[in-house]
Amino acid sequence: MKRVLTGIQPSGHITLGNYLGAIRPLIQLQQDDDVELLVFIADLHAITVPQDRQALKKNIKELAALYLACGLDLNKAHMFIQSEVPCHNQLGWVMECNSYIGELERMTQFKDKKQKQTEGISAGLLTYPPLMAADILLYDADLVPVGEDQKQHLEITRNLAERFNNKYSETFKVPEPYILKNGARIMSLVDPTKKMSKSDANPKAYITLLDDINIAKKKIKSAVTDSDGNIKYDVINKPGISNLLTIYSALTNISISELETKYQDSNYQTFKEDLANIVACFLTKIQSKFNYYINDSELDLVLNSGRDYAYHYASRKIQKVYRKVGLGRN
Ligand code: AQP
Repeated sequence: MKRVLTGIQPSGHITLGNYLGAIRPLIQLQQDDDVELLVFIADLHAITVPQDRQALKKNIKELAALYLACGLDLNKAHMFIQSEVPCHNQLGWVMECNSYIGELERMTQFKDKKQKQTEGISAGLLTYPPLMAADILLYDADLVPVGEDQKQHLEITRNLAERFNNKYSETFKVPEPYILKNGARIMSLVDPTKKMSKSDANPKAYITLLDDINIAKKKIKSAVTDSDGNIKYDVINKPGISNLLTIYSALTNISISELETKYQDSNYQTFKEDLANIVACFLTKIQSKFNYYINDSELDLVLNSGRDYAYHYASRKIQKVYRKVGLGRN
């Protein structure tokens, strides 16, 4: 049985980027009979940057409902909230003590977020990767579906697992990233050289799964593109239209080259209108399911059962780690 693990921060509503980079691969992987999914809401990671308390609480619950709305199958998946399983903090600290400041300072996400944060850069922003390593290594995950942006964090997770195994004997499984070719890096609709992020200061840069349908359509129609008017995939010279082609292709499973042929005699306006309708149709389906799950009292029961399942597994791993490191009395 392969164990697949993934988490998303409840730092806002999840975007098309999060969906295409992290959730869609998960939904594909769960088709396999030989797979078990562990899905968590990474609220501890979310507080590495300032969060409003009420908004965070709301985002946590909404993210849980969104996972279900996107098709997470509870016969295959256990869903839980990271902060409700304290083993994440426990192993996170051990991982921090096995990480070097230099390697953490080299992480692209740290450098990017540090730049965005004008004051009070938290130590948690620097130590995000050892906590992420703990999230994964606690459960002996085989595969971790992530977007391209998290590839570097997965690499450090693998290094930390190997470092610990070499120092204290075989303890952790070294996980593999699972990155889909199409949709692994969805870019901002305002600046297509930057990745789409749910915490972008400009809401026109991203589409969230809970956006008002008409607003989402407008965002696609006003997405930044170049002025030559040719619908061609060329990330270097035409990043805007290339990003829209990626979104179109990922949502419809039509290849990018087929789309280029289909739209060879069309202009950007026609292409954007078609894509806006595709996005609208996709969001409408997700939102109707979301409205069901967010009002369903079962949601709390699902999270309770996920928490208990995760704790059962993770606490045994913590005992093993503490014993090997020499912590406590056992
Ligand atoms: N633009 C993206 N394209 C493809 N995949 C993406 N992911 C994020 N952005 C894109 C993938 O979504 C998963 C969850 O990410 P996260 O919420 O844990 O953190 P993040 O990568 O920092 O995502 P955001 O949206 O940019 O959040 P904020 O703005 O809070 O930092 C990951 O698997 C990620 O690869």
